[in-house]
Amino acid sequence: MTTEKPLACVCLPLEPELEARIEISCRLEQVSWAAPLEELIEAVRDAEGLLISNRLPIGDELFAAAPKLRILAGVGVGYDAFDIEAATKRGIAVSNTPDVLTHAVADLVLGLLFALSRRLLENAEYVQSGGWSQAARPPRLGFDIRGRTLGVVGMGRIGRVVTARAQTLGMRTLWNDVFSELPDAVPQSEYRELRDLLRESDVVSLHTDLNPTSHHLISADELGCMQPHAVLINTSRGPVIDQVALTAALEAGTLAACALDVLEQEPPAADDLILKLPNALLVPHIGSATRQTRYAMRELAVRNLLAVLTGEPPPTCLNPEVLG
Ligand code: 8YV
Repeated sequence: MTTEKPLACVCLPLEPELEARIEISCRLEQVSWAAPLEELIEAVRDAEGLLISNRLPIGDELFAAAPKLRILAGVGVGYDAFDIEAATKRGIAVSNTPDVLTHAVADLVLGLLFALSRRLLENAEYVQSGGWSQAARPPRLGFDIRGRTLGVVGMGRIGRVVTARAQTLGMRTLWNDVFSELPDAVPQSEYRELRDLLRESDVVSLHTDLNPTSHHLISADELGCMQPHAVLINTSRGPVIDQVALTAALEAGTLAACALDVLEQEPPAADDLILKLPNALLVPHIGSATRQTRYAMRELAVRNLLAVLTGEPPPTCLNPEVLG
């Protein structure tokens, strides 16, 4: 008697070798990453595994339609778009892809830090618009990184690597987290209450996950604590910052500049005021967007998917209590 292989639904393009790995033990059904929810729900009716971007909201409506589903393998470290509680109630394992993207995100943070410190956006615009050719004014002056204070909010994997790298650049570092005691926090970095960290820092970098307590963690009052010469970097999730309040602070000059990889609405509305600000450096959610890192994320997601479907422990499960 032959038993049918479990059905794995894959909702983003995968390399042929990763597809081949899945097909050793599963039947693979490819669904477009842009498929509307109804189409996805239709596709997962018989699926035992679903591999999908962590940016797509997945909750009980889909779980209810997929009674055989055993694993939701997300591609990405954040899991704010997934309803883990609902998955757990239905005994569905949920996994993410931590670690493999830590250094790529930290690279981007440093890139944004350097860009802000030399006002690259404004100075490049000055050249491109002909200002330099006409010797209209001197270039904009930036700030030295060495000797400045970096405040890191959220001391998980990425926050720690950013802290350690900033120290090698000669920065003094402070940290804040919902846990005020982290035994393995980076040495030589000092804990501060959030508002004290904001008051003392020249550069603030956000590395918290998005959850009900971190939603609008940085609002008008917190922005009001920052020094007028300070800059804010966000590579975590857009809604961690109240973007209306941030736009107002940047316009009023109570905050010098920001660099955002993430926005409250992605992609932003074409008339979003923040798009027009010369002191807002915006990039389109590219923290993990290198070929090597994106491949490593997909590969880890495939390992999570296959582990559950073949009865092995998945490497990075977010709700291990569902595993038998
Ligand atoms: C993106 C990220 O989600 O991993 C995360 O949580 O924010 C990013 O890596 C990426 O686009 C994966 O879909």
